[in-house]
Amino acid sequence: MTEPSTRWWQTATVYQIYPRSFADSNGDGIGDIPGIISKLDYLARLGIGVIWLSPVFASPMDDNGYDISDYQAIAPEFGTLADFDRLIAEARARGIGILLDLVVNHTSDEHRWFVDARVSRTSRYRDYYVWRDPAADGGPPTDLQSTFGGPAWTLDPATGQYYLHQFSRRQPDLNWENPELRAAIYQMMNWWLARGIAGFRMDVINLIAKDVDRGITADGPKLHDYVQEMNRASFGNSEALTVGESWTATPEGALLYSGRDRNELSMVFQFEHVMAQWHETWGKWQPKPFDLVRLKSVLSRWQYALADDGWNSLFWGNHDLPRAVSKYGDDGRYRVQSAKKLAIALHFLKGTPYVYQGEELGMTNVPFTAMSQFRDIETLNMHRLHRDAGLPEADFIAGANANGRDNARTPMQWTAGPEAGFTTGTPWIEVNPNYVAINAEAALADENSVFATYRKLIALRRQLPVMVHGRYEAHLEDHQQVMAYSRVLPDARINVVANFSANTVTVTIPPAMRGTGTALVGNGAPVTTLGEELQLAPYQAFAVLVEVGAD
Ligand code: TEU
Ligand code: CA
Repeated sequence: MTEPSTRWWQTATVYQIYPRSFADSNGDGIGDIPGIISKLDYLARLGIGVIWLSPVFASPMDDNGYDISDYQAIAPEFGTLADFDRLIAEARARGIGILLDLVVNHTSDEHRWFVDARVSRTSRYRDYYVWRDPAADGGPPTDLQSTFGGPAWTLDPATGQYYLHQFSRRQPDLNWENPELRAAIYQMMNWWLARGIAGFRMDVINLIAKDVDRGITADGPKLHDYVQEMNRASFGNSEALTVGESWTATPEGALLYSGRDRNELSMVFQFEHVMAQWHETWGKWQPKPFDLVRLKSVLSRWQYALADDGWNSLFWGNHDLPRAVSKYGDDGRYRVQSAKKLAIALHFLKGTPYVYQGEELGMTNVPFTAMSQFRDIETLNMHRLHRDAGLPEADFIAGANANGRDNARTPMQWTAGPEAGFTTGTPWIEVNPNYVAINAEAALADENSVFATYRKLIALRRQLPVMVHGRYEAHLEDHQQVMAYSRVLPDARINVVANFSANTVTVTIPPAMRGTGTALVGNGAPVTTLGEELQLAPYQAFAVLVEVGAD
């Protein structure tokens, strides 16, 4: 059998940088592009092939850059266009590509299009946004709610109409029905592609094609037409990596985005495994006990559905989510073991893995105790709503500490020195106090660090076709503590076993996984043979490579 042709982004691992929190070069407390450049050797050592850069564009920073006021300028606190060009060149010299964060569902209210649009109903750019008359009682046109709390419509008094914003009122939604707007977006994308970027991460791509009069905000009827048009008009003939963010993606929908003959995107970020751990009524603000069987069933469903066509993205965390080891592992006694276990369990799945900054160090959630420590607009808005509803503040803080977005946004922990080596000034958000023990300097000095496990996994992906193309086979699907699966090609099989619990667990190994091979990676004594039974230490995980017919 010939192996399917390999795209460069199938063997690469992506590393997400949240620029504000990564490395500050000038002591203003805010991470910046020169700071990122100064850490490229660290990233090259980790072995990643791509950086996904959260937005660095001009922005009033109402949502830390996801509110863009100029798509073709760099925010001054992050640097200049010259800094950006230098980042592209320096990264390329290390074999690393840069993905930009394409936020085109909405702009900032300070974008010149919106500034013009709100002047009058006949403004040049009026139709770039979504305007509706008030309801009969003068209130919002519909009762649609914004993701950050409160109505998704805000009245613009000057022109007497409401504008749509699915996020904050300072993030007005763009009107994708307008072909001129669409053309302007594609032109902007081409301008960046010509600067040498490797592709785009596309913010809430599922929301662009709304039909608000029919109550449709996500996955509107024209969504895939627009994505195909975008593909044709910009990156379609390039090798770009494109990944669309979609909180509503199903495996069937992901095949539409990433299917081989669809001419849309390389892959999507889906969130079913994230939401599976949320409370049915209270969502992420009310955590519920971790459910491994549920997690496995979601991941397996995606693995099987995209087995022959389409492509998965693999991730535990990002800038909107809690820290992986706190959410899916154990950030206390077994922090190192469970962080490695999570890496092993994820990186052998079929798809492209994404590592969120600090995940490779096993960085944890931050235990804030007062509302004054939080910075995230979603958390602050939700707090107001919870307070107005009379819910106790302590409960809200507990929820925010478990699942809030600021967990991922505390500064990257570089050293045991002041402010974790992130800044010589005062950081815009507090450093997690555990930086003294958990930092990059310590990780690089320790050959058994979480970093070392990530480095190994990232390198294996480039070496082993079976890790990239192997057929996925789930095992022990109903087991409540252990995840087990195989990746299979005619000549090789990788068997992966991961204990998700703090207990010693004895499992019966399914016949298909039994046999002897080579230990690829693990967080305990090397395992080369799987017999009928296996005893796993707390959070133990490993992968064994069995060459078929090579005995
Ligand atoms: O996130 C999409 C989104 O829906 C999030 O607001 C999500 O619901 C929430 O964070 C769950 O915790 C994207 C970006 O990743 C996010 O940072 C932006 O705030 C948002 O779009 C608006 O651009
Ligand atoms: Ca700075």
